[in-house]
Amino acid sequence: SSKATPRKSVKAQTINTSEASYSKADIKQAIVRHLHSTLGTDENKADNHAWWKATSAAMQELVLERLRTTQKTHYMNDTRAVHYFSAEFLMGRLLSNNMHNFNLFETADAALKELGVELADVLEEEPDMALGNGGLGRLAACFIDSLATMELPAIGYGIHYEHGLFRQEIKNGAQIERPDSWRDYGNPWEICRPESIQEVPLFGYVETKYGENGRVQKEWHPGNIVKGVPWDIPIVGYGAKTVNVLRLWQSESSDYFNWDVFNSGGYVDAQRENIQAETISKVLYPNDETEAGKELRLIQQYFFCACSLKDIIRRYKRAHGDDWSRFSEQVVIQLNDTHPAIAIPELMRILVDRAELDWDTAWGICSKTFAYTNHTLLPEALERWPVRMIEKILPRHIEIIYEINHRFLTLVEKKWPGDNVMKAKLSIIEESTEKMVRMGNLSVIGSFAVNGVAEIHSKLVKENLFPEFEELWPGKLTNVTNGITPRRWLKACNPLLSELIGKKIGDDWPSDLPRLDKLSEFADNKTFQNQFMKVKQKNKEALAAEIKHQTGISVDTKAIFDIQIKRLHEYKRQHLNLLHIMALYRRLLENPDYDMHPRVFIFGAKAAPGYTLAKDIIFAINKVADKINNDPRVNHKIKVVFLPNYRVSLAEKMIPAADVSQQISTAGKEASGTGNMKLALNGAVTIGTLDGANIEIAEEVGDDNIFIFGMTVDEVTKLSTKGYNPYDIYYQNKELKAVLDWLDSDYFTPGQPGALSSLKNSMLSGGDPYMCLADFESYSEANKALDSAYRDKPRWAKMAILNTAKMGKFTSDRSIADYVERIWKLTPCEVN
Ligand code: GL9
Repeated sequence: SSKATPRKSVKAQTINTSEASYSKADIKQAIVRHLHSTLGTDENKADNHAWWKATSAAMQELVLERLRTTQKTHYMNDTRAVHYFSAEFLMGRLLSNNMHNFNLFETADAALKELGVELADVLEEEPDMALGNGGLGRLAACFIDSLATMELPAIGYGIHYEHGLFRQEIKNGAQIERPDSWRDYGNPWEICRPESIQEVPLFGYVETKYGENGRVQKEWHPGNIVKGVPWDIPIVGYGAKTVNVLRLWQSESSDYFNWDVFNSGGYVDAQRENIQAETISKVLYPNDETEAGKELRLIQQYFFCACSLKDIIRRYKRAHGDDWSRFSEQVVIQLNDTHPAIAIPELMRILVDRAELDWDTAWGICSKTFAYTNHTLLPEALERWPVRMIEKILPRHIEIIYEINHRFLTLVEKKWPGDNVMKAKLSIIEESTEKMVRMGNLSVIGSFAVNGVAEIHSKLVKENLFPEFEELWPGKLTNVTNGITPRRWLKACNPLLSELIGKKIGDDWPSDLPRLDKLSEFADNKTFQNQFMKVKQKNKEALAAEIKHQTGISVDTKAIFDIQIKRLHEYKRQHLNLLHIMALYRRLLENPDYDMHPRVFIFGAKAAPGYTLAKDIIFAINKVADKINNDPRVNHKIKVVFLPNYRVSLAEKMIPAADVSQQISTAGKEASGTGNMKLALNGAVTIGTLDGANIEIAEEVGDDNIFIFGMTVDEVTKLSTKGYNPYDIYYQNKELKAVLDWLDSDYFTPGQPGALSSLKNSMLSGGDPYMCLADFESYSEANKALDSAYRDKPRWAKMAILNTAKMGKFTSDRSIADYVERIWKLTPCEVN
């Protein structure tokens, strides 16, 4: 029973697979031409890196041609467009994706072969564009892929970080962070657009003037002005009809401003300002779901919002002059979390101070322009900025925020007369010792729509996070379940499975994923089961080779490949997985005949550099891995692998090889998850909690094809209300107690007793905030059920097939169709 939202206004495009616009000879010629005249080398001297650049440049020629056509078409049609504001875009590599979307992958492969070059090796040369932390940033990347595929006018706006997410090395089991330099040797995809440079004011003070007719006029005298230089990355839709852009802003010092400082005798100060300006887009904050509260972070947010708004307004004025009445008809801005929420007071500033509209008119425009997506309920992730910090950096914006708040609280007073508790709760300003601006409240108040990212999450947003807003503005809060692009996450990353699927049901599935359901009828077919599992086996062999190469560890490809890949966070409970691995280890030591199918537990995860316990968990995984992998009593049954530097391109190698997908967050904590969708799409069976999109995955695949365990959201709430004491479970479950005590010994860290104690402490004296112990037994049982299901070969094959078949709902094309229908109200624009 597919519960996928039916596609209405938006029709996914089908690719013309008949004849590529570009022949093998054309591609060969273009690559060689770039080798010669762009790179100044030749076929004999070129290394793989040069081949990568030349091949990319050859593709970029086609990309730019479609980009020009698209932009002209959008301009001529004066289209309404969505502007996706996001501090993160986790793009990964682009060459393979662009080739697939142009339907030129096989042709380019053949062309390079004739030149004596392996495309696979060339693709490996591309550094990941890792301008994001995890799910939130990767979602933005999947969304702009779908927007282009569905021929929707859209632009992504973000920051051109010089350094993306850090590169992770593992030294003696511990995470070391190294800088990422994705553009060190040039990036063939980005185009600098100096003609669209913007200037951004910062700091300074506000002057109040009184004009004729008594109008109060505010003038912001900035203390500093920085330049925003736009870099455009073309985003090729599947079928290459529409090419949209991702516009990323790089900060530079504003010469002309600093020249003034220089002239007034401030030579040294002028130098200092230069350094500050360039710092803004230097580095991505590596925090996943924690607000850092750092001044530079707020400046980054304001910087890219201010540049982007100026860019939007310049484009709007070109078509509509000073007539603001149609602005919100042409422009919708989607705020990817609260990171770009400062755009709301910035637009008000432009409309009131610059365009001199009256407040109500300005607010009417503003509150019809913005929509906001909430991505997490974790309190530590809800952004709050000290009032005095905003006051210092953005002195005019704090005034505007107060004005928005004042008018909003008047509305609250009307709805709940005399209720000051309600006002304190809903106010944008938190009246704590240090006054704070709540960016979540600002975003809800300034937006016409607010959405969560999975059914359960959106329900919790309504019931727990913003219940009063739901009462005040019924219908404003809604749901759009996340999705993933099947182009990258099946077609490109899993060619063997894609080919098998194509043979069975045709080649339309990448732009119409619900078609995969046609595979269901073959789920019991022996031949198809064998073919499907043979593909899985091949993919496992490839990953085994990669594991060997990266870590030196040999793994048995007949073992269950059990994968947990995601940022390292307590709520995601990698440590619950580890406790279970240790329990299996103990069972095998106590009973060498303990009946289990061989299993390889594979992890990939980065910890925020300042998150000590997360780093301790990585260390513990590696220490337990060392011990188990080198213990001949058990290492034919269990292996543990931690693959360093988890990132998009590594995910693309791991996901096709997974038998099991670990999605084991404490219920209510994972807003959606998207890795869960990618793994299931590639035929992995989920072991997971009823959390985030796991619930919707379970609805799609059916209870027989997923291993659900643990407490529900309601049970978690009940237990914490009643009072949760992890010691109760510790003293009652002998195996769990032994495993936790093991962490206190020096068994895994010879000569260093206590090196893993922080882990045990967090789950006992620390109160086990994510209730690992409460869910342990249920998890252990689910793992037993999974183990026996795997040994039933036809049963497992059927489960794996049905997981792939039932993922139609989770294409990001469906998410985008939902946004279009419920929020953006866009119409596709055909580019011919
Ligand atoms: C996240 C949620 O934690 C995920 O459950 C969700 O799938 C994604 C996308 O909606 O958003 N929210 C969040 O702050 N992060 C998420 O992954 N973390 C970052 O990537 C910063």
